Amino acid sequence: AAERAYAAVDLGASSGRVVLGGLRTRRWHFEEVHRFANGVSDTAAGLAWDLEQLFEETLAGLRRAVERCAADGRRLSGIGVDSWGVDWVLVAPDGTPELPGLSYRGAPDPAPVLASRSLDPGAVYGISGIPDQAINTGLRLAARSASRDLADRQLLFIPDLWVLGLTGNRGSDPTIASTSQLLDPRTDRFSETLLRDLGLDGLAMPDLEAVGAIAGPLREAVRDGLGLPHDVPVFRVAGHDTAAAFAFADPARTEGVEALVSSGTWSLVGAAVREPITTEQAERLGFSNERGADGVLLLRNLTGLWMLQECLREWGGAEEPADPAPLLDAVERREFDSRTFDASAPELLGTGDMEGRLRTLCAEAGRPLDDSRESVVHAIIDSLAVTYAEGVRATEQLIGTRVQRVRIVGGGSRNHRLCRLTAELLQRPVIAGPTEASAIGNIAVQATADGIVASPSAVFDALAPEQTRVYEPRPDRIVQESRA
Ligand code: LFR
Repeated sequence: AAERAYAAVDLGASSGRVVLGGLRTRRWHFEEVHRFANGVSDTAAGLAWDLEQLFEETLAGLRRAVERCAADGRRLSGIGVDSWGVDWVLVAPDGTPELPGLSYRGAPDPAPVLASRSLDPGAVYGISGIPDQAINTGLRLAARSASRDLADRQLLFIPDLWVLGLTGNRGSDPTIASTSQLLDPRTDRFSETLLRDLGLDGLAMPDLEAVGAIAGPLREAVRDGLGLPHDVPVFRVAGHDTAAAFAFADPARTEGVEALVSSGTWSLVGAAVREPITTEQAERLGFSNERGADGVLLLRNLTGLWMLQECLREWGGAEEPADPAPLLDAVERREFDSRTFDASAPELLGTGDMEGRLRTLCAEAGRPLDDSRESVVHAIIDSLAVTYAEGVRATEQLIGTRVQRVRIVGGGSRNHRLCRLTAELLQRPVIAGPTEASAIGNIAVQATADGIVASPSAVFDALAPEQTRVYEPRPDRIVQESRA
């Protein structure tokens, strides 16, 4: 029989990609067949993504995946889509989405909605496991829906819209749905109580299917457009990119052992746990309980490489952002400076003058910066590492055990200084990689559903050695953070 291959469509806030992966003589191999830029732009409706363009790029990538399979005699055996969380589109009965798709980067101040809610924040946290944050789907929908009629409209999250485009079928999965602050992660149902409290009870929410369910075969028109000679199932993978990136973290294996960091445009720090932790302490420490591919992800949300990406854009020319490599090299030689800012500061969320915002935060932290770009990048990396270490310690308080190691996945796992400092600050080994964890997790979920591996972790366990790197803490280099 032909070797089986799976295509992951992985949509991130700064880029999207289509990755083809499969098991080839006992090792998993992944090939990025298409990569395309993503970002927000100002529209009359607010900061928005260009979803039509992203879908076109997706089809172009899938076409290449089909060609690759044809060229080397493999069989495309599945497609899955994952994306950033919280954003949604409303779809009319005939399936037409209301565009543009708004971005969480333009989230309005949630204060008016919070004031109008009759449930108190603790009750909302108790049900949803998600703290009040401006980006939450529910809070943003409530802010916009006061003036409009939601009857007739169905909400879909971004991966769900892609699945609709590919298969014609509507639905969602618990991982992406749990980012909304509208789902009860204990039952995997949208909470009537939460919907009603926000005046959203008129809105049709999608039916949830389990991670790994088949959403449907490709629509014939899509199949023909891709030049595919056979049917291919589209899976509901872990539609949330963070859940896909942590698909290896089965809490039965990793709870209390491994802390997790996903380091991309955002950074998420925490652990996989069996049950949501919605204590008053967890709420105060700012942890969300999102659904993982398996179990629950207890995570703190921090502004991540967005800080760096935005600076590079500001420093670059009209077309190209500045090259990070020389800056990161220069910073690698600098000493760690413990005067850092909080990388979860809410003022880092939006667009506009990132360097200025960072300089203000550094001034407040008593960290002197010279005029150079290096000093800004230096502050970003030191602050991110300290915020990672704090996040791991806060996770340990909540789960009541000291973890043995930290796993860092995503683009930031390639940043030596960030990984090394995290290991030194925590005096624990850091296992860094893979960088394309979301795409790999997406494929791992498909391969599990397809029955060729027993669990997603089997795929991560059989990665080529160059996909991960271990940073051992050096006892002669114990660095300490001094931030209060
Ligand atoms: C990461 C991520 C985070 C989510 C943020 C906004 O890409 O999905 O998990 O909090 O984007 O959706």
